[in-house]
Amino acid sequence: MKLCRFKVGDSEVRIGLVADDTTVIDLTPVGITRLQPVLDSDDPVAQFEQAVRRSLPRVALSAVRLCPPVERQEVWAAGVTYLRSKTARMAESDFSATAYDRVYAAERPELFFKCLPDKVVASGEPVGIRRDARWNVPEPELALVLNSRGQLVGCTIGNDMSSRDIEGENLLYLPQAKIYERSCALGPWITLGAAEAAVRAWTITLEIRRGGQRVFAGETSPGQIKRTFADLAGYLFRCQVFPHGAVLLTGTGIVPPDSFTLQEGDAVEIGITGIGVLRNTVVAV
Ligand code: DO4
Ligand code: MG
Repeated sequence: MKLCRFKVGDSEVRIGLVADDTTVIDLTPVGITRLQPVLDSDDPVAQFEQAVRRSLPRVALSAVRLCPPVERQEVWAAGVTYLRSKTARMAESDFSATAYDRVYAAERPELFFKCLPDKVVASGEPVGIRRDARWNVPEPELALVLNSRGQLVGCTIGNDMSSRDIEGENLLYLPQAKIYERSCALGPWITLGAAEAAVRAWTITLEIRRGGQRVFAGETSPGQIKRTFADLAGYLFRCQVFPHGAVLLTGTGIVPPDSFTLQEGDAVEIGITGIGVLRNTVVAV
């Protein structure tokens, strides 16, 4: 079951069920106007199953503007959860290599604050690269949607945009490499209720096109993530509360070659089976 936030023309943000590849069911008439109460309910999937049985307005997917599937949740990210991420980062920086090596093996995961929803862009909106960086890449990541009790209620697709030259120069620059305008894309919607075992069998793909030509493509699977989702969520919810829930990016397992950097106008497509495709073009910020 897929849940989106959307607008039609100048409308307020509405909540919809993505019925199929072409149709969104508008949940406004049944009083569902925000995500959070639903995500926090005991059985979100059952709530929607009831709603779908009613005759509700249907809107063409092509006629809506998708909004990021976050309201007030903080967005956090796990790092160095795939072997590929560890080796790429150790190669990127002599200075920080030991830290990446250690955190991959350590019991406590690397978790960092990514952003508040105002820096998140939706599918179809431009994603940012920093003007003051030379080496910018997308990080295609499975994003866990956690309710205020830290339970996994859904999954969406995330792009943890990163400036690798800034991060590689000094690990203490990580927040600058990771947090800036339009530095995170989430969407196109949330797939509710998939269990971890099923999600780990999904495939993550990344394709980057420049002037209509494919300049990079890669593939991985959440099954390659070294830690369990419960472990990552458990550490995030230790010693702090998230009254609005949280979104947790689970790390990247696809890293373009070191010679590759994004350019303005590039088209970035991240697909995750079980969810859909997150599409963004790149803009310098
Ligand atoms: O440790 C730096 C960031 C790691 C990261 O974002 C990733 O592995 O996806
Ligand atoms: Mg990342």
